[in-house]
Amino acid sequence: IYLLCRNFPCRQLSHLVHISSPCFTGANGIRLTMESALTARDRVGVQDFVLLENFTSEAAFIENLRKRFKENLIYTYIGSVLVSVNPYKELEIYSKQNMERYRGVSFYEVSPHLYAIADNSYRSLRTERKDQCILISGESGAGKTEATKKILQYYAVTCPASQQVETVKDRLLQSNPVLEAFGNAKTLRNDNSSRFGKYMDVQFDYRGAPVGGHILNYLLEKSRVVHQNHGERNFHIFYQLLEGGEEDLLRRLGLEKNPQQYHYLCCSVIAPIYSHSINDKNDWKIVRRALSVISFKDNEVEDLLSIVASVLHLGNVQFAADEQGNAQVTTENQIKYLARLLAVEGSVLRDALIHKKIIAKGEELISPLNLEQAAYARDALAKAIYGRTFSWLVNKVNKSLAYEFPGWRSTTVLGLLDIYGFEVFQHNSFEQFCINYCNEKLQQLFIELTLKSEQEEYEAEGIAWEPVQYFNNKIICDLVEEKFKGIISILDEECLRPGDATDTTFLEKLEETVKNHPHFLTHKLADQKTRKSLGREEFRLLHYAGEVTYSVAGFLDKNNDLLFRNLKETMCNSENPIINQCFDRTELTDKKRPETAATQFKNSLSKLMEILMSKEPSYIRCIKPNDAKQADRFDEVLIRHQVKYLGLMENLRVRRAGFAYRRKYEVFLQRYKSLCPETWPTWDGRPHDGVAVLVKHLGYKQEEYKMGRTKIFIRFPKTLFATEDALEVRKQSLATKMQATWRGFY
Ligand code: AD9
Ligand code: MG
Repeated sequence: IYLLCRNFPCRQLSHLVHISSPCFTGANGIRLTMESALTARDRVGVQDFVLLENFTSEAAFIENLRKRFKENLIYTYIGSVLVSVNPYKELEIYSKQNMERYRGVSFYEVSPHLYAIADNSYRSLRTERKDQCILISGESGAGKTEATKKILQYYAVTCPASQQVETVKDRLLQSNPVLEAFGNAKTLRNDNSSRFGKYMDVQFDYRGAPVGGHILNYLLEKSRVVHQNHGERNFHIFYQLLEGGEEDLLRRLGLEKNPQQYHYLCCSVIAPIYSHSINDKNDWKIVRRALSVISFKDNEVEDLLSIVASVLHLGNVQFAADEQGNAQVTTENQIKYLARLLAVEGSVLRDALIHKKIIAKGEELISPLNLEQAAYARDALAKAIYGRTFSWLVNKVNKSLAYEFPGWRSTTVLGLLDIYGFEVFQHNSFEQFCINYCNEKLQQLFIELTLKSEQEEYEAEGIAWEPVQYFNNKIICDLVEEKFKGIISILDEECLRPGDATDTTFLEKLEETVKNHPHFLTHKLADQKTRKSLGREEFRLLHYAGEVTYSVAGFLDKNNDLLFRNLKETMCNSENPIINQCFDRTELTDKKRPETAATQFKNSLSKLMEILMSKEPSYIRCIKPNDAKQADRFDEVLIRHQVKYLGLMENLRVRRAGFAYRRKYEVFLQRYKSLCPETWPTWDGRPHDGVAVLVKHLGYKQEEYKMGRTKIFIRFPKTLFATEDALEVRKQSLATKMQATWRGFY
């Protein structure tokens, strides 16, 4: 290695190590490495799909992914987009040493990695002082959340530090276990599925040190608090508290260890509450530690856990009907605990759970609830308490991450987007509708920005551009969000319509309004053959990522997200400081009807798109290799489907449409200068001229390349291959010489 270092410039050595890195671990040392170097490409495929000879072939694309996956090379580029395949096992590629390898090194000089994307964005942020964002997408379980965490860790390790910065880094990292405990859950797709969307800004100061952060959260799947599908769990925190909570604490909260005791935790009794990939006891310790890092005081932790416990008690509140059919609470014990935990008057809460208060023309009307209504009110309260506490928690994290910025020192921002991935279950409801809509929006952003930036690059470099055909999913986004005739508009209209609006009338309205849309189908609209696969209470959307059939049951309720007035009042009077902050009195006097859940979501997504558009994006496209959550299993059908809907082939075609490869003159020269006596070992003139001399020496034909303003554009991969091979041969001959020297040395 020492001799190699003497003979190769540092950067080239790092490339050599990269090309042959799988062999370096072998016991045979350098000789083996050199022999293997030339065959490495066959064995591990190409590290950038752009270099695929047969770039239009999906089979070649998948084969390249497979080769690399088999060698644990889970990352591959399409130009500057990173494709990542979830390995479902721990790989030794996230060590501090590996992080150092990527620090400050150019994209193409090291093997593809999240760290390269992270480092590249960071460097652009520092050198160009332009805000950045890293958009991570892919279906549920594809590895988005893990990628986000690893990127944050990368910054925590590689960015400059000081004592104050260390605190911020710690808080940025520790906000994750807390938010995951409250916002993630086991689903059939993923044992740690994000049930909320998260956009996190990391602020960097003029030295490039992380000095603060801010999180925006999107639509938590609150319905999970009161109901989970078969085989799924409630949010992690409930199990963590019961499994890990000290006896003393559980006694104070009136809780028993066994989750089966709690109605909200055993909706699907036979579901595996524990899973081998989840260790609630250990996670509890991590969460407790994390809470103190993000500056929770002991009393705040107690208030927070009181709320978590109160949700479990609420779930166990039962009702029986009296002679008039009105609901009465039969579980006094639960009311007692609830009163204590939520710091409210027990009798007031009991009454509020079984009555409904309406203010009409300035007068209060109180009416009793029947059994069904009381259960509905109870569940609505549980969802409201949990959902608002979650938002409170995000706020609290934000306060601890807030950067007290000292006047003139401006910061630059790097955003990380980790949302819930596209998901399809046997039974899909309002939540899946929102989640999948969100994924449509992101896909659209990806399409627009990748194509747009590509066009802009050609323009900026003064090079002619040939547009490529691609599927634009705007048509589906419009179907969902268009004013007056989009699905959300129609849903809102039904929610606001007084009288007999139901989920079924909503479906009928939909059928009437969007019946001719190519991406929409219902039982009534389907042809004979397809009709069988659709229930009468369902509609089907042909999403960019595939068909999803949604059941309309509960759409109106979930969109309205109503909490009866007297329950709101009771919560406003709570002396639990967190509940008190979550339920604001102004809600009681505000005459304006609050926005529906879907409209709020739509508006927050539209703001998110604006935020993302204003930043320089980088992309990570995550792929899930199998549905069994297993290592070393490459399910080709599943992967092909994802490659298709993520638009990766189109992405590749766009990248290859004009010129397959482009490099800054400096980078190109640095990499290949050893191939030309006039540029080796140093070139004193302009990099542009150096490259011109170099490519002339290499015999590039005129149609093979173009010289842009700052970059060289190479049309065919084979040109670059030939140059790469020439470099390889030169390295080999140098290595042989070195070996001879080595032998002579001894
Ligand atoms: V969802 O849309 O939130 O349901 P994600 O976020 O895409 O989904 P997640 O990051 O949670 O998926 O990954 C799922 C699981 O795959 C993790 O819990 C890990 O067990 C596993 N995983 C993902 N990425 C990696 C990795 N780079 N190395 C090892 C990984 N395991
Ligand atoms: Mg996730």
